[in-house]
Amino acid sequence: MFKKILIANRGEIALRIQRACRELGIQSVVVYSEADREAKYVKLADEAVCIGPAPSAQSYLSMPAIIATAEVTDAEAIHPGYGFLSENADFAERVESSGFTFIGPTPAAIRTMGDKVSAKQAMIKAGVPCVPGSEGALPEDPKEIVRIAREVGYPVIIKAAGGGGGRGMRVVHTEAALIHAVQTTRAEAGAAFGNPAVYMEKFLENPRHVEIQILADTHKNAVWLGERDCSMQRRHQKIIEEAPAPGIPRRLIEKVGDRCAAACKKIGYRGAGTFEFLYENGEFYFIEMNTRVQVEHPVTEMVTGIDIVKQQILIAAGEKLPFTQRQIELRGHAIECRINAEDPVKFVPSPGRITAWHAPGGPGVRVDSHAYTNYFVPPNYDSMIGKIIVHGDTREQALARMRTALAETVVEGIQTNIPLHRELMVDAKFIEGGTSIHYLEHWMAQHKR
Ligand code: MV4
Repeated sequence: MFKKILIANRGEIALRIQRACRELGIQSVVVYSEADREAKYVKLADEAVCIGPAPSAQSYLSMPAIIATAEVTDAEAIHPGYGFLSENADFAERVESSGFTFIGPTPAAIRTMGDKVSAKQAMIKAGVPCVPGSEGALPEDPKEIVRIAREVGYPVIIKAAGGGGGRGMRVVHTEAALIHAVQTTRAEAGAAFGNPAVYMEKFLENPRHVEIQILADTHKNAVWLGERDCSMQRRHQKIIEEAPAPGIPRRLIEKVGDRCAAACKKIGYRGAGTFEFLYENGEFYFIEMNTRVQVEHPVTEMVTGIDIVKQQILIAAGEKLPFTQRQIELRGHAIECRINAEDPVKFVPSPGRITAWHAPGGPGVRVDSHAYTNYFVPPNYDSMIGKIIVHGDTREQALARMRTALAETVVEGIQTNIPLHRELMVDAKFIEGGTSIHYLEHWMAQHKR
């Protein structure tokens, strides 16, 4: 086992990784920017090294600063968390060529999944159901593009191969608008991602976002840990996630989950990963794969009892998964609310000093946060300051626990989205379950926000 791990991230996930290290008896080093000097996980760390000024480009995205810190502190492995360098194949490669273990997939797997065209091709080959569309990247010839769109059927969506997470996409409703849309998306993709390749899919009008968590070791074992419904989002920022996904037949999810695990074995995937699907009219359609731990991993931990971050570390150390698919049982229901330092109506960030912080508690309540009374939320990073996660025997019990937890929570000195969460937890359609990816934006409009 590793003696020391460097945590190349900040905020709640840095604390989450630090806790997993402690439980495993592994020393951890955190790197931090000047803006995060007073963060709790920095104070709690075995070792902490300031790697640069507040801007991410000069700190959390600085590969030389992070690798040099691993060298001087004698760390053996680097955990990248989410965001920042977590899905940067060049970083994973530089970590490994510098003699450290990257806690994540191989650089090749990150690269394949980072290119959405090659990711989709790999999934089609592995038998994972995908959205109907072009076979690979679109050709140059406009006549060919028109022919493909007729075959797929309007509306279609043009997506950048280098995009993902909602960046570089354009919906096209008519043949008249097609070629211009393809050209514009190509130009934007070239400028934004350095890759002008685009592909086409049938546009699904009102889907849900349902994803499947997997774990794969380096001994040809792969399991799936159930699904998460992440449909409650605005501008590609998820705010509520839950497991299991309400109202989807278990047999269908099991079929798709088994395909995901089989795909991992087929491509020799290692580590934690997430298969993102759109779910519409009783069908699953793969869209992208995330090759990192995700913000919403706790809902899966609550329903499976499996510590995903600990497993990431054990897999990176070469250990075998300690359970088989048959030993994985989903118990009860979990819901996560992301707490953001932002105006609950306008969604503009609200950084500043937290003058009072009271976290909720009680049975089935978990809080993952680096915040505390007197913590200063820096303006330089993502506005998420923590997550409240609840577990119950049923969805109804989980909802009741989340309402209680949100009622107990006190955050003063800055604005947060807690009022929005309190409203959504008593919203009739959310309580019913199964709302689509467009629900929150429609809800906001209706509530004259
Ligand atoms: C789609 C789609 C409809 N049809 N693809 C947005 C993020 C990226 N992961 C893929 N996205 C979408 N792809 C087809 N063929 C609608 C979206 C989409 C979306 C997906 C998941 C969660 C939120 C979303 C919000 C808007 C659009």
